[in-house]
Amino acid sequence: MKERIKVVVTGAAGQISYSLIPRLVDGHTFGDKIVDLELVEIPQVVDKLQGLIMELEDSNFPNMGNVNFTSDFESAAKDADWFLLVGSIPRGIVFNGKKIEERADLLQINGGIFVGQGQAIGKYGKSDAKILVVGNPANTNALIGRHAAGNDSQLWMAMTMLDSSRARSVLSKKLNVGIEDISKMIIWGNHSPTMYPDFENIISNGELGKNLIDDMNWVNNDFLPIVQQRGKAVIDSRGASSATSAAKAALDTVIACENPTKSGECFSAAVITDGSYNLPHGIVCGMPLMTTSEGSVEIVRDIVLSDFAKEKIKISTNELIEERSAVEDLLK
Ligand code: NAX
Repeated sequence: MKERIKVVVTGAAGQISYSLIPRLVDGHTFGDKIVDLELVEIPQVVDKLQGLIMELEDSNFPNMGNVNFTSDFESAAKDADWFLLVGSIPRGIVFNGKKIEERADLLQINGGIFVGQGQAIGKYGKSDAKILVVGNPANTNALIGRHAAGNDSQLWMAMTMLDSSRARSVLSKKLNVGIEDISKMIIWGNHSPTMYPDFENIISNGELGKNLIDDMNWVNNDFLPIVQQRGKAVIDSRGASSATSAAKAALDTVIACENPTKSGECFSAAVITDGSYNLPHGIVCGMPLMTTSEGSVEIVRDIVLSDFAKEKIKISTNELIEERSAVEDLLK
């Protein structure tokens, strides 16, 4: 009999989920396992998920198990292995009669969502559950959720894989190599325009990035702003935020956690700091990670950071500390 895995997706009627959900059951992301899905939405739109489920059925995915939809997160969370927390309130929306423009308001509202979801995950999710927060502000949402869950055996991550994919794409053009020829693309810090994509520690065809890229003018005036502002550029052009690339990045994160990392390689996601690299304690910060052959996800601790990198990372960790201060009441 095939192994089963239970995956909860919030924001299931949103645009990222429309690209993400079918690919959870296509036999690639979780290999041969049968995938049971719990699709979660807010009560106002939850019924729309019937249409998505019809489409999933009509697609004849061989690895699709039971699919439920609900607005009751607690019931969805029971014994789940994976939580993909995509759902959140975007900037600009009217919430309780007020237009949400300020980052502080966004932090409070979305942070509030993650208290309840975190508590339910801590109580009802599997003890080794993995949680990937996609909904913004992803790092601080993950910090709040993790705190509310209070269950150290579960792994809380915020997604920085999309930033890593964007940086790889820019570097592959610069170096004139294929995407697969660039590995160890680490994103340090916050999933925000302060993030630091670490070009110095990539490996391309056996060579370290710092030996391949010495044009600091290009780094400062092209590479960093392009990667850091890519989300905005997509919104400006499409009129909507990145969706299919965000879905692909979430799937890539799941795949990276489900399979042992090749020796000497790493992948990017933000996790709680533990003193490595002298990063401040108690923030969810983008770091290099690896999955062991036993299946646990750990911080890679042997990356060498230049003074340039340390300075950039500090800007981003300072922002994370500020975000944490803005939600202090949710971390008690
Ligand atoms: P959409 O607005 O299309 O979908 C969000 C969905 O979440 C909506 O259907 C909404 O009803 C639902 N939702 C809100 N609160 C919920 C709750 N408490 N429980 C369950 N569902 C809830 O947004 P979409 O384009 O799918 O983006 C989702 C989130 O991803 C946004 O916060 C967005 O900013 C964030 N992103 C994060 C990225 C990352 O790299 N970490 C990149 C892409 C994206 O910008």
